[in-house]
Amino acid sequence: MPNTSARPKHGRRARRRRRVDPARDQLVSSSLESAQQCLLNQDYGTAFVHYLLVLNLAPVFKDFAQDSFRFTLFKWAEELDSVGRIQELFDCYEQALEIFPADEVILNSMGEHLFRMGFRDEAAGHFHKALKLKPDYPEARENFYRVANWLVERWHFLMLNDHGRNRKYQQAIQKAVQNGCNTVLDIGTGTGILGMCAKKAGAAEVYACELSKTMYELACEVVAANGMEGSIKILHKKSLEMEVPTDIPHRVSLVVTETVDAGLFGEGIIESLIHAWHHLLLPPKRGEGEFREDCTTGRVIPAGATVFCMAVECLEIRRHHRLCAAEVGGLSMAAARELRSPVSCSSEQDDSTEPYTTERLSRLPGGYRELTEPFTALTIDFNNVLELEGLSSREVREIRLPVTLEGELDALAVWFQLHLDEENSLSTGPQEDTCWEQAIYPVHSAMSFVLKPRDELIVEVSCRDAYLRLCCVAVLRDGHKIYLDERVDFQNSGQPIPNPNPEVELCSALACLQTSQSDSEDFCMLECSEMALLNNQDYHQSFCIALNKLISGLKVKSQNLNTGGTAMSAVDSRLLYVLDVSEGFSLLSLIAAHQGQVKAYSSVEKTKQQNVLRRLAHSNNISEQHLEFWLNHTEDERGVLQRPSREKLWSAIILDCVETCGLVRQKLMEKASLARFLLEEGGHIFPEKIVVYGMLVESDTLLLESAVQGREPTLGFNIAPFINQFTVPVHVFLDFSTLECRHLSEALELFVLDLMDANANYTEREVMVEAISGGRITAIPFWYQIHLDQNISVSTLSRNSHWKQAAVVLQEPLQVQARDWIRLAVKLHKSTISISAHIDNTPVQMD
Ligand code: 44T
Repeated sequence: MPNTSARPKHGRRARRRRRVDPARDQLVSSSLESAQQCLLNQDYGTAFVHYLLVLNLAPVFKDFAQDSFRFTLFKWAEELDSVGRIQELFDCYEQALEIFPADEVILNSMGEHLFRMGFRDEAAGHFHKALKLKPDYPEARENFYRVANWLVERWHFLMLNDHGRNRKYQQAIQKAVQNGCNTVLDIGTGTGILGMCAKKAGAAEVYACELSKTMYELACEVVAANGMEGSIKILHKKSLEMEVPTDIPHRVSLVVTETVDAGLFGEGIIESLIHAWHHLLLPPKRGEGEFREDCTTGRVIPAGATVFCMAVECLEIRRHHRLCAAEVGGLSMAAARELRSPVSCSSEQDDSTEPYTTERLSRLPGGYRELTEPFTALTIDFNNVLELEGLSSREVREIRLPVTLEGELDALAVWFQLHLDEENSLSTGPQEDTCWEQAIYPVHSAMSFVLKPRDELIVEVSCRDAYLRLCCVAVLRDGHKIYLDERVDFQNSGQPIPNPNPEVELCSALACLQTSQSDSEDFCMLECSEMALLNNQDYHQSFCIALNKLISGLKVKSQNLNTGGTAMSAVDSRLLYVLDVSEGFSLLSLIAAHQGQVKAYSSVEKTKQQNVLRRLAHSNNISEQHLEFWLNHTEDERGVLQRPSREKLWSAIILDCVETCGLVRQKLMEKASLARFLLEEGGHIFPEKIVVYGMLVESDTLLLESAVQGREPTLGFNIAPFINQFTVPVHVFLDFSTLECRHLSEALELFVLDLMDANANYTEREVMVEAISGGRITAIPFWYQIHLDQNISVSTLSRNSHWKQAAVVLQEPLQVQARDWIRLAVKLHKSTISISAHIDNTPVQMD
C-alpha cells in the first residue's frame, strides 16, 4: 500500500500562486486527514470521496496524493464491481480521470473494467491512450494487443494493401468528379482514403463521417498529415444522424462509401443510402439519356451490386454448426439433438442469432465442394431509392439452383460484385485473389441431406432488417418436393406431394416430424467453436480415458484405505469429486460422472445448456445427484475453485487452457496454482502440462493482414505510419494448415507450462533452431500439445480441433540461409507469448 502518512511537500511555485483562504485550507487539510484515516481503515468509498474533495479544491496536492488516490480508487472500484454497482464504478473512474486525465494506470484500469463489461471498443480506446502516454507500460501494451483487433479491424490493413481495389475506387471517384460531381460525402471514411481521393481529383467540397471514435481520430490525423486538414471536414457521426445544414451546408452531388461486409448489407448500407437519398444527396438524374453528371444531381459510388450464391459441401462448416457425432466420450448424444449454432436464417431472429457467418472459402481446412453453379440471388441499384426502400418489403423470392455434383448440403456461400460505375467493379468471389471473405449461410436441417445431380435446390431470398437472408427450403427431386427446413408452413406451400420413392418420402416425413416436435423455443444455442468442440471426438475420448485411469486408481486407493479401517463413512469413501471449470459449454463433467462413483461439478452457466446436460445425464443413466452446477452454488466468481467446506478436496480439476483463437487463457497459471492447492492427495489437474510448439515461416499473407506494407504511399497518400500504430505482434484465429507460407524450419518446442508443478515453470527461454531452407522469416505460428497425463495428449493443431492457431509476426523479417542457426528468445508474460529471433551461427559447445 502506498505511504499515506507522509506530509505533502509544497512546490515553491505552487505556494506563491495560492490565494489565502483559511476556511478552505482547513477543509482541505481535514479532508486529507480523513481520506488517509479511511484508507487505513479500509473504508475505501469514504476515502475516495475525501480525496476527490481535496484534489478538486487543492490541485496542488495532486503529485503528493496520486499513488494513494489510485490505490483508493482501485480498491473502491473492486468493491463496487463485486456488488454490481457498475454505473457508480464508471462514475468514479470518470471523476478520477477529470483530475488525472493523463494517468496511464487509471486509464488502463478503467479499460480493464470496460472490457470485462463487454465495452470492447471503449476499453481498447483506454488502453491505446494509456500506451500513447507511456509506450513502455507492459500492462497496457498487453491489454492493447488483446483488443486492437476490435479497435482497428484487421481488414483495414488488407484493404489498404489491396492495390487493385484502391485503384478502382480512385478511378471511379476521379471520373465522377471530373464529370461534375464536385461536392462529395464519404460515408464510413475509415482512414479517410476515399475522401482524400475526391479532394485530390479536384472536388470543391469534401465531407466525411465515421462512427468509430478511434477510426475518426485516425482519419483526422491522416488527413492532416496529407495537408488536407482544412479541406476535408470529418465528422464523428453515423451518417444516419447527419443533416443539412447542421452537419453539411447543403446536399452533395456524390456519396462514396465502402460500408459493405462479406454479406454486402451487414454494415447497414441500405439504411445509410436511403437516408442519404432523402437528406444528404441531391436528387438523382432522371432520364436514361442524361449521361453527363452536373452539380445539380446526386449519385453514389458504388452504383450497385450483384449477389451470387452457391451450395457447398464442407465438413469444416458442418462441424461448426451442427452436431455430427452420435456418441461423444462414451456418451450417447441422442438427447441433444436440439443443439445448434447461432447462425441461422430462420424466421425467429433475435439478438443471439445472426443470419450468416464469414469465411474465406479458399482457406477452409479440408476445402469445400461446389454442389451447384453460382447463381444470381439479387441485383441492387444503389442509385434507385425506390428499389432500396422496396428491398425490405419485397416479397420472399424463390430461386432454384440446379445441382451439378452429388454431395452433402452444408451451406450456401454468398459473394458479390460491387459495380463502382459502368467500368469498374470489384468481386468478392471465392476464386478471386483478394482479401474478401464470403458470407456463409449454414444449413441446419435436422439431418444431413445429400444432394444429387439433377436435383434442384429451392432457396428463399429475402431482405429483413436490412440483412440479406437466404434459406434452403426444399429439394426438387424427380418432380417431388422434399422439405429441408423446420419452419415450412404447409398451408402456404401446399401438402407435400406423395412420393413414389419410399426412401425419399421417409426422409421428408422425418424432416417434417422433427420440425413439428421442436419449435424454436426448444433450441439450445452453442457458439460455433463450442459446437466444433462437441464434435471433436478425439478430445473427449482422450479425457474419457485419462479420467477413467485417474478415477480407477483413486477408487482402488480409497478401498484400500477403507479396508484399513479409517473412520470414513461408506458413502464418502465411494464418491470422488471432479470439477470442470471449462469456459462455455462442456461435456467433461458428464464424462467424469459417467465413470461411476463420481460427483461432478459443471461450470456451465446458461439454463438451457444446463438442461441439455441434465437430459444427457438422464439418457445416459447418470444419476441426477451426480451432476451439480457449480455456479448455481456460488455468488461470486472468485469462489469458483473453492468447494463447499463440508466436502472433501477435489480428485480432479479440469482447466480450460487454450482459447479458441489460439492463445493461452488469461490467468491460467494463477488458476492452476489455486487448483493445486485444492487437490486431494493423488488428485490431478487436467491437463497436467501444455507444451507450446512453433515453426519459422515465410508468409506474405500474414504480413498483409498485420500492417500496410511497402514504402510506397497508398494511392499517393501518407497513411501507413498512422494505421500501422495498430499493428499487433500476435495474430489469432489462423488456420495454419491452409496458411500460404513456406516452412523455414521443422516444428520445434518453444515453451512448457507445467500446471501440476509450479517449480518447473520459467518465464523466459532461449531455443536454437536450424533453418531448413533460405528465405525471410516473417512469422512464427504456434500451437499446443495439451498433456492430460503422462501418456495422453491432444494437439490444438489436429484436423478436428476446435482451436485455431496464433502466430507471432516479427517486427522486421529476418533473412536466413539454409542451415543458419536462429536463436529464439521466448517470453511468457501473463499468458502472452512474445518471441524475438536472431541469427546465431557461433558453434554450439557440446558437452
Ligand atoms: N469489410 C470488408 C469492410 N461506418 C467492412 O465504422 C476487407 C470483409 C471485408 N460510419 C473480409 C475482408 C474484408 N456512418 O470504420 C468503418 C465503420 C464505418 C459508418 C458512418 C455509417 N452509416 C457507417 C457505417 C459504417 O465505416 C467504416 C467501414 S465499414 C466496414 C467495411 C476487404 N471480409
